[in-house]
Amino acid sequence: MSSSNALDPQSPLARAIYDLGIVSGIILALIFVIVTGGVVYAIFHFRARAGEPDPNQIAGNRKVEVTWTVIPFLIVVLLFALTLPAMNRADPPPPPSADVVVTGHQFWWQADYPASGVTTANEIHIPAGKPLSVRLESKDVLHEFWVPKLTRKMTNVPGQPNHIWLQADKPGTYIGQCSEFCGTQHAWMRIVVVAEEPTQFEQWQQTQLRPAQAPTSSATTKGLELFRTSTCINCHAINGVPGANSRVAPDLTHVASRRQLGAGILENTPSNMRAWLKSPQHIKPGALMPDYSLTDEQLDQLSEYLSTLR
Ligand code: HEC
Ligand SMILES: [Cu+2]
Repeated sequence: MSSSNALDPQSPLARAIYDLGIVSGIILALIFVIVTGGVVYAIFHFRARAGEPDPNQIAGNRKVEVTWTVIPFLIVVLLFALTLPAMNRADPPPPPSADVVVTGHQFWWQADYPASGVTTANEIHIPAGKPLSVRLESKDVLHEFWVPKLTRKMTNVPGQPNHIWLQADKPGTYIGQCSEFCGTQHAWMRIVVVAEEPTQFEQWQQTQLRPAQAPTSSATTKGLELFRTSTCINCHAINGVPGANSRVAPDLTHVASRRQLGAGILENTPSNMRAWLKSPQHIKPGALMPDYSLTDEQLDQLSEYLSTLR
């Protein structure tokens, strides 16, 4: 899977930040070399030698003082002049409505697409080459949305929506991470951004909008029954399953279509699904899903059912 290297920008937004970082870095490196060079030179050239008289003492020198005020001032003005257009490129003003709403939860991400009605978790699909307007919200504490290759970071604040743009030059998978400590499992709050060709993105949306696959075997029928009777529906929604519409936890309508479970802690395979259901607290201690004492048979049925929800 793709990495999350901030020094490998893959969108105009991330490139604006990267370019500014490089230019500022060069300017700062030059200042460092000139200043330390001057200090080192002075240490050796003007050091006290045996037998020399004390140097002349000076009290103030207007010319020097003006110079060392004006030069740093001009450097700051230059950095400001470079930063303004970079800010405009990295963070243009938001339009009135968002394409995606990303809500932080302890310890996972909810993604809603208001125009189509798609709801998913931890895996955000976007059409490549097109800037998407993203509204950031939080259900509990401060989180921070950061996909370094694609965009700046921005805090998810409860009750105070923030805005960023999300864009990828090319189709690909881009990894992000919650970057503000939000509790025990903060480190396992991964974001996967999947950029696809626009037609593929459209297809993904259509698939996500369909109600869940109905069970087709006796094991998966029992799995669905367990899902409905084991309090899972107090937290999880499965579109098409009566009564299962809670938004407290990740939507499971198409859980098997996603690459990861538990916001990145497990690859999404049927055996990992079973392991998660056996003990989420063992896999992700502190996650807000309780352990159940399901029998081996029940675990098989439940994980088999959920693994059909593509
Ligand atoms: C008290 C609320 C709650 C209940 C009840 C609950 N869960 Fe969860 N579940 C969560 C939360 C919260 C997460 C996300 C955990 C994380 O990633 O930090 C989760 C994650 C999951 C995931 C992984 C989804 C993903 O996209 O990563 C599956 C599968 C799942 N739960 C199935 C179940 C099943 C089956 C039951 C019933 C046996 C159940 N849950 C009961 C809260 C709950
Ligand atoms: Cu977080």
